Amino acid sequence: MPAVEILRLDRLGRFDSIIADMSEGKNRLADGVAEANRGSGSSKRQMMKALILVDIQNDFLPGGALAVPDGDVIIPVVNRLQAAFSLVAATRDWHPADHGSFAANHPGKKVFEQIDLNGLPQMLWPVHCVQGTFGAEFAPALRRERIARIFPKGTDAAIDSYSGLFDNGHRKSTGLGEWLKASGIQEVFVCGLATDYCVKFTALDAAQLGFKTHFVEDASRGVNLQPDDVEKAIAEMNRAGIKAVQSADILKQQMNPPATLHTGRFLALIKEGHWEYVDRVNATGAALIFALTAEQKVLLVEQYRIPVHARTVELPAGIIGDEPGNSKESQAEAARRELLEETGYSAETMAVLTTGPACSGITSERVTLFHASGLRRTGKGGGVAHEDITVHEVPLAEIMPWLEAKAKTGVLIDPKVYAGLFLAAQGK
Ligand code: VGL
Ligand code: ZN
Repeated sequence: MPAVEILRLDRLGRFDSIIADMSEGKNRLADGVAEANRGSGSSKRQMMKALILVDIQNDFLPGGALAVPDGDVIIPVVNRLQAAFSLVAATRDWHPADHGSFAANHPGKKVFEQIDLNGLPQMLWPVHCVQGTFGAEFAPALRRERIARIFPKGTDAAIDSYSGLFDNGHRKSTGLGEWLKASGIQEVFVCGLATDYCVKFTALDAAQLGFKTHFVEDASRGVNLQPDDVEKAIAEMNRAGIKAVQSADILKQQMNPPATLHTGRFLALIKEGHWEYVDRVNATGAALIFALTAEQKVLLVEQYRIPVHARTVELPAGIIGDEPGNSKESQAEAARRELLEETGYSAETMAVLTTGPACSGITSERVTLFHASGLRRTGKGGGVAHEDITVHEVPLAEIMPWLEAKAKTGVLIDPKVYAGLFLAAQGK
């Protein structure tokens, strides 16, 4: 990206070490949570609990390649449940296309047939959760902002991995067990899809590693290839000391249950402990787009913003999953749609630059900042119906003086504009 090079001024160069520190900080997250856990436990002396969400992915939902009956019913339950835990982890079935558990990779074999796969018994499945496909993505309605870490599993074509902790031969750890221990966790609650496979094996491994383990029944569903498979799975977990619990019982014991002070059409005001903040209703997040045209112009939008009673210059942006019928779209698709609506440009590539809180003291909203390139003007832009949006195409080389001049006229500049410029200049 030659033009972004212009931004690689010496001044920006010095930020390299800051960026390096920032990525190191990510590794310190678990320690931070452990620290926080110790803090909150001091008054009540309770065990530190984590929630493990197993494989809540499109292919396991109705309509997916390996659909679990009523798999989607667990999503609102899981979303509510997450608030009761200081640590939430998610596993993700994440197969290469040539995975040995797919019947399609064994000519002459059928789905749900049992074979020997490199010395281990293997049930053959339909092709599912192939890395990078829609089927492997988390369910769009699953709230993700509390998920501290995602553990992929089944990534080795030669061996399957039902458990989120180890492969089926117990040869390799996914790192989840070690991470939970490093985070100060002693007790885990396992839920998700599917009860009779990945949930069961995850729970059994957790118990074996010494975690006090529970199975959250109403936050899980099973495949039931045989009608009593779920029942048998629960019995097997019971024999390993794992008890079935209901989400309502967990939520009842929550120490600081969030209270909804008001729910409007778009926002809800929540009070949690002494803290008040805003949740979006019917949205899963927001997309921000740093878009650079072939002529090396940055697309910025200017509009009057009611809360600040001023015109503002911002990156093109939009809420993800806010329109009826759009709740299933992926973040990148949402970013593409918003860019086209607001600016009239369609983007060839939409790459993630970073993701983080929009304004962490005020709202739970998280934003994903995209870098759009390969832009082609295909529409007129200007937003939908009532939105009065002016699109500016600002030459990259002149952007700082342009923003300064704008600010002098009383227009407010969103600081995230600078974040977009900075990150795009890092060329990452
Ligand atoms: C699963 C079968 C194959 C599961 C994953 O998540 O339960 N089941 N791969
Ligand atoms: Zn699988």
